[in-house]
Formats: sequence, structure tokens, C-alpha cells
Amino acid sequence: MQWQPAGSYEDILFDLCEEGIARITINRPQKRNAFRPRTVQELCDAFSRVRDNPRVGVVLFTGAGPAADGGWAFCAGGDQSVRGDGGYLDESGLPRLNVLDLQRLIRSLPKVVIALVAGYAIGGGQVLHLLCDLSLAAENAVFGQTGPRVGSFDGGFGAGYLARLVGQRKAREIWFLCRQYGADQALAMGLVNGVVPLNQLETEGISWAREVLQHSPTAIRCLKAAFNAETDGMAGIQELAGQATHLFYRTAEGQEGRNAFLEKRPPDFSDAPWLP
Ligand code: 2NE
Repeated sequence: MQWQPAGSYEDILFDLCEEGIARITINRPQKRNAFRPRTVQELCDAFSRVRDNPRVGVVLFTGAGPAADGGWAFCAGGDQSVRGDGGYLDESGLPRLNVLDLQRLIRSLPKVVIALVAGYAIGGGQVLHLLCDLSLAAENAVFGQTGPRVGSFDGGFGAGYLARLVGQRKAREIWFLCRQYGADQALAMGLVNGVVPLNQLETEGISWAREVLQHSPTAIRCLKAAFNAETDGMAGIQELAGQATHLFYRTAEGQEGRNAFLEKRPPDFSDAPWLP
């Protein structure tokens, strides 16, 4: 795979390939890829650029590794060393929880996001992994929550959507006991789609991405919105409805309404059938 750097960032790497796959990598291995506000801003920028690039259909989202001490991580959550009294402090000292913006961006991205998890996916990092459409774990992957131990919690997707995936009992166990779970346990509880040897993680991710890219972009984006509509309340319904509006704009019927307005005449929808 020939990756081309697609931007210059401090905390992340962003690469594209000719085949329509993007790779976004959190690049703070010395902190087990914990995120600070800058990391999240950069991730939002890269994911936004993916959204606006019609040639890209799949994103591989991963963490750089190994660290100098040999440790691996997808992401160890919020960087506790910049956590102030009211949030994670950015470089101007403003307290932020901007990872929530990133969560919504990944969730509503009309493309497929595949998490490639090597090592720890912990705390807010485990929630980011959760929000990806598909997840592949390396055999060394470790999942878990620490919030109740470090004075934090994610009561949004991190609790509700986790429970949808693994069931209420397991979700409560994960949050209340703050244990760690290996790749095979994650597979058994439905947290990941597959487990592969560490040295095959990216190859397998690319292979899954290529399979997705053989399929209809419109079908995939409508399906993603449909899955979200079932779980995400009015925001989910808005996404699905937006896909319907996109499709309607492409019809002669939709275009007749626009044309009639611009031509200052009554619309003529007589060619549009009232289908069953
Ligand atoms: C991830 C874990 C289990 C890894 O353990 P280990 O033994 O492999 O590594 P170690 O030595 O703990 O960490 C290596 C270096 O990474 C830093 C450590 O401080 C250490 O640095 P040095 O002491 O060598 O300089 N590091 C790791 N995670 C960090 C973090 N989150 N913030 C800052 N530095 C970090 C182990 O490291 C661990 O348990 N990490 C903490 C996980 C955690 O509690 N994350 C925050 C949860 S809260 C959250 O993410 C959140 C939320 O709940 C709601 C909204 C937004 C965020």
C-alpha cells in the first residue's frame, strides 16, 4: 500500500492512498496516544477533510506504536496531565471536552470508519473505538474503562451505545469494576469484529476496506444513517432524513420544484407518479 501524507500535524498522522482509503493515526505513543485538546482539534480537521473528499470511502483509525518502552496503544483517553479543574486545558488555558465533537463527527461521517486497535483502548480511547463502524483488534489489544477511578465518566455514547453493543449487564460491569479485557474477551462480548496477529492488523484493515469499497457508496451511507437513526434519537433521524433529501434532489421531481421557483412559474409535478 502506497500511503501519501495528506497534511502536517503535531499530534496525528494523516495519510491517503489512491484506492480511496484514508489512515488517521494518533501519534503520541509516549503518552499511550492519550489525547489533549490539540490532538482532538487535529483529528476533527482530518476527519472533516475525509468527509469532504469524494474519492475517500473508508478511514482506518489507529494509534502509533510501539512507544520507546515497547508499549502499544490505540488511545489511553484524555491526557490527565493537561486536565484542569474544568476540562482538558488547551494551549491558551481554556478548559475543553472537545472529544465530544470528534465523537459526533466520526458517528455521522457518511463513510465507513474502521478502528485498528493495537494495545490499550482505555477510557475516552475505548469510547472512540466504540464509535467506529467496525473494529479490528490485534492479539495484544486491551479494552477497559477507568473513569470511576480517575474521576471521570462518559455517560453519552460511552455508556448508552456500549450497552447496546455488549448488553446492560456487561456495560455496567465494564464501568463499575474498571477491569481490563483482552482481545478474545472483546470479541466474545461483541466489542470488536475480529482479532488478528499484531503484524497483520493493518493488512487485514486494508483488506476489509477494499471489500467495503467494492459496494455502493449510497447504500453504505444510507445504511450507516439508518443504524444511527435507531440509536441516536433526533440527531440520528436527521442523518437518515438528510440522506433521503440528498437522493430526492437528484430526481427530476425534486429538480422541477427548484426550476419552477427560479423560472417564476407554478411547479408541474404531473410526471411524478404516486407510487404505492
Ligand atoms: C493505558 C495504561 C493502562 C497503560 O499502562 P502501561 O503500564 O502500559 O503504561 P504507563 O507506564 O502507565 O504509561 C506510559 C506513559 O504514558 C502516560 C503515562 O503517564 C506514562 O508516562 P510517564 O510516566 O512514563 O511519563 N499515560 C498513559 N495514559 C495517559 C493518560 N491518559 N494521560 C496522560 N498520560 C498518560 C495506563 O497508562 C493507564 O491506565 N492510563 C490512564 C488511562 C486513563 O485513565 N485515561 C483517562 C480516562 S478518562 C477519559 O479518557 C475521558 C472521559 O472519561 C470522559 C471524557 C473525556 C475523556
